[in-house]
Formats: sequence, structure tokens, C-alpha cells
Amino acid sequence: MYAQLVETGTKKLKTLDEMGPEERAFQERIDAEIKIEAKNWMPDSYRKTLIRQISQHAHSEIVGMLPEGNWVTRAPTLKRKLQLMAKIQDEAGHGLYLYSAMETLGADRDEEIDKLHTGRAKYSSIFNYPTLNWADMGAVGWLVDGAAIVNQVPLQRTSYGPYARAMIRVCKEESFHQRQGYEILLHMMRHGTEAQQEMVQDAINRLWWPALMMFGPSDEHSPNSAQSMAWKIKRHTNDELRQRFIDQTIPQLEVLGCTVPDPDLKWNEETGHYDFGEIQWDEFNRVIQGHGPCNTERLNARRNAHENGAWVRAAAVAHAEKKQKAVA
Ligand code: BYC
Repeated sequence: MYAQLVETGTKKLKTLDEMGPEERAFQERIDAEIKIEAKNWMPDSYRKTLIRQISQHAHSEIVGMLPEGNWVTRAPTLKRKLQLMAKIQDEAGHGLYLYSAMETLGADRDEEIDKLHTGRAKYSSIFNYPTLNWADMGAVGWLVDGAAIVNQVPLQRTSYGPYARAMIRVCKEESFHQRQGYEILLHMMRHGTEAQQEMVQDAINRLWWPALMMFGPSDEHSPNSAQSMAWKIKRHTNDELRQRFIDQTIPQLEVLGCTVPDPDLKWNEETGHYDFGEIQWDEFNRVIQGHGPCNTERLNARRNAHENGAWVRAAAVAHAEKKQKAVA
């Protein structure tokens, strides 16, 4: 796969012979599966790639709280409300681990958050879609967290130590989120009214394609994959993970008794995978360029939360400084 990406990737990758001594030692360390740690030498472009990916990932976690926050006050029971609040809190925690991992690379948290708030940083396309009914909370947990897990399990073995270690806890928690989402849907399908069952199908219809887009552009249009695979930041290509997600998810869909809005979805005996229809990449590109259904709403909510929380950050800093003085 790596050789194929070197051929199809947009940039030509250096061979070991073309590298200087420091870079060669770095690549050999990666090839030997030894983690890169914060204080080790690393090429500037490796550092930049990681800061880009980890900051985008952190932003996704905290923007990802917003579509769910929409349903806290309208959860159908106290139990569902508590579960949803716990999930949203977990996501805030994931953002914190990831921003901390990013800081070990020398990035400044305030600067990166400012890039998010001024529209200069990306975050996952999926969070620019609305959550219109209660079944969306189930479908987000099942499909969005489900896709996130498929993408993030291999990141537990990513070459940069602090990122890999942060992913271990994130994956455990995402697993719980995926199950609680699926349980919401299963409950609605088995015990709900006809209208509630229709809500489940409607949520799946709206979120299926956006969930597949979470894995990023197809391999031949993914400018970063070849180098990220060579550095073992990414362990699998976007298309490999997308296929893995579909193969895992369709049997679960069948247990629910629902369908996905893809007439071309079909089990392929020869490949041992599901074939699926064409993804609307125009839609994906529009969303990541800031023109999805909820991009403006999400960024406004983030900016307001940041401004309204300024006093909390100031108080926390003042408290930490006071404590430090008392110790000195
Ligand atoms: N949305 O060369 P490519 C979660 C961008 S789950 C927006 O393939 P790369 C959560 C990409 O950044 C979601 N942008 O890039 C779950 C690049 O742009 P730049 C977060 C996307 O980095 C539940 C360009 O397209 N997960 O947080 O090699 C509840 C070309 O793409 C998307 C992660 O972030 C997208 N879907 O591969 C709450 C996982 N896809 O930067 C929260 C870590 C691609 O060159 N990240 N782009 O301008 C990754 O694994 C990789 O960054 C990706 C993309 C597979 C996403």
C-alpha cells in the first residue's frame, strides 16, 4: 500500500539515501516501531503535520459537543439525559488530552483555538450537520462515534508517543459512546411507536453519507496520506478505514431492521467486502470550505462560549498564580 501511495501521492517522498543523518535516524526509528517523543529530533514537516492533525482532532471533539448539547434539555428521560451529559463531558476531556498532546510539539493552544474561531482551522465535516430529532442522538453515537473509533483505534499505534497514549483512553470512551448510541436506536426500533421507528430511519438517512465522509477524501485525492503513512502517523488509508467501517456497520444495521440510503450497497462475495455507491465529494468540499448547513452556527456558538468563559480562564490563572506564590 505504501509503495502504491508513493506512486499515486501528489508529493514525491524521500528515500532513506536522500535523507541527511538526523532525518535518516528519525525514519529508521519509526520503521523500527520506536515511538517519537517530544524531546526527540523530528523534521519540521513531521511536527507541522502532527500539529495540524492533532489540533483538527481536538477542535472536532469540542465542536462535536454542540450538536449533542442541542438535546440535553430535551432528552426523553432522566437516564438518557445523564448518559448524554456524560458523553458530552467525555468529549470535552478528549479535547483537553489532545490540546495537551499538541502542546508537547511546541504549539500554542490559544493560537490554535484562535485559528478555529477565525475559520482558519478545519474540524470534522460531520459536525456541520444539524441534529433534528431524538433519534439523531442514537445515530450520532452509533455512526459518528463508530466511524471515529474505526479511525482512532489505529491511532493508538501512531508514531508520536503523546498522541498514541492520548488515544487509548479516547478509544475506550468512544466505545461506550457507540454502544449507548446503538442502544438508543435499538430501543426505539423494538419498543417505539411507528413514528419513533420512522425517526430512526430518518436519522440514518441523513447521517449515513456524512459519516462516510468523516474518513476524508478518497486515497487518490488525499494529499497528506502518503507522507503520513511513511511516518506511521496514519496506519491505514482513508479508503481502507471507510471500507472497514461499512463492513462492520451493515450487520448492525440489519439487526436494527433499517436501511441506508444507498441503492448500490451490496455484499461482494469475491472481495469479501460491501460495495457501495459514489460519495458526493462536492458536498464534502463545500462543508470543509465552511459552507455546510451549520458551519456558521457552530463557529458562532464556539466564539460565544469562548468569550463568555473568559472570566473562568482568568480566575483559574489567578488561582494557579496565587497557589504558586504560596508554595514559593
Ligand atoms: N472533515 O490529505 P487528507 C471526533 C481535510 S471524530 C474536515 O486525507 P489527513 C468525535 C484534511 O484535514 C472526528 N476536514 O488529510 C466523534 C486535509 O486538510 P488540510 C475527528 C477533513 O489529515 C464523536 C484535507 O481534507 N477525528 O472528533 O491525512 C463525537 C485533505 O485530506 C476531513 C480526527 O480528527 C473531514 N472529515 O487525513 C465527538 C481523527 N477529512 O489540513 C467527536 C484524526 C479530511 O490539509 N485525523 N479533511 O487543510 C485523521 O485521522 C486525519 O486527519 C483524517 C484526514 C483521516 C481525518
